[in-house]
Amino acid sequence: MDTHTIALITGATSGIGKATAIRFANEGINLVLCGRRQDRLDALKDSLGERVTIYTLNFDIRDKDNVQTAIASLPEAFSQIDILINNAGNAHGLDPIQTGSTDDWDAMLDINVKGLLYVSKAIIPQMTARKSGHIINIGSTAGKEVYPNGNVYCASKHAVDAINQGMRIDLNKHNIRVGAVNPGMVHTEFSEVRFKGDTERADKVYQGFDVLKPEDIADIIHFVVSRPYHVNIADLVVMSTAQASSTIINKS
Ligand code: NDP
Ligand code: 8X3
Repeated sequence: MDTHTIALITGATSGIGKATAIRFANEGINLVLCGRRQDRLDALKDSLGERVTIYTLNFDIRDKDNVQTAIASLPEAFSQIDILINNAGNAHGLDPIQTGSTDDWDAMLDINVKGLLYVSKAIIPQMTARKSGHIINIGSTAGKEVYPNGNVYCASKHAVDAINQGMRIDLNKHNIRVGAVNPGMVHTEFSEVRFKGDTERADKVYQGFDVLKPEDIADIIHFVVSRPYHVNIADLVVMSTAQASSTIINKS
């Protein structure tokens, strides 16, 4: 990969985004790292900054003005984004539809769907102007099927699936690569966030089987971005060997 390549990763402070940042840095890809936890962004910049150039942006993806302002504030050296990894997102709650919290619903739709759109809107015009760029949307198996109590989180990820297809269609004539990586269960802070800090409940989700690690997804994301430019991996689903669907997991 070109030593001037720059990737912007949302949700780089944890899990899949952080592992992707580390993998990209090891592969010589320069980085714009985004998230709300500045201490974590600083720590990543300190640990990876010897290998590649890194700039950090702190914004809440739900705030469209902040998203625009933050991305517009990128210094000249970081202003050309070659690769956008739309990764920031979470589940909030795991409740039946009749008792679900409207605050949780707002959070999932605002972050996973609208936030992804705001960041994309801030970056896409420079890609269309250059007729080059690569967007990877992190979807989920929850965007391919619906599981009990997954209702609104699954809806948000089905929306990502539709947006991924829509982006690919609309950006086709602009020579931009668009694809989704849709993981099954990955052991990150995802369940801790979903269960609002209940680490005991969160840990149980990943017990009893050989669950995917964030580094497994980072490895795949790097594979996707390192294909020759005429190759676009449009839609990829990956689960641990023990997982057959959202509800069928071999814990024997
Ligand atoms: P983590 O909780 O470990 O990471 C989530 C990341 O999103 C953090 O870096 C967080 O940064 C960022 N984020 C969350 N809310 C906001 C916000 N309002 N504004 C800006 N950034 C935000 O989870 P994962 O790494 O697992 O999740 C990453 C993506 O992968 C998500 O889109 C998730 O839906 C998807 N996914 C996860 C799977 C799993 O089983 N773990 C499986 C399939 C898909 P900060 O808090 O610093 O802002
Ligand atoms: C995360 C995977 O199955 O917890 O998107 O929804 S799952």
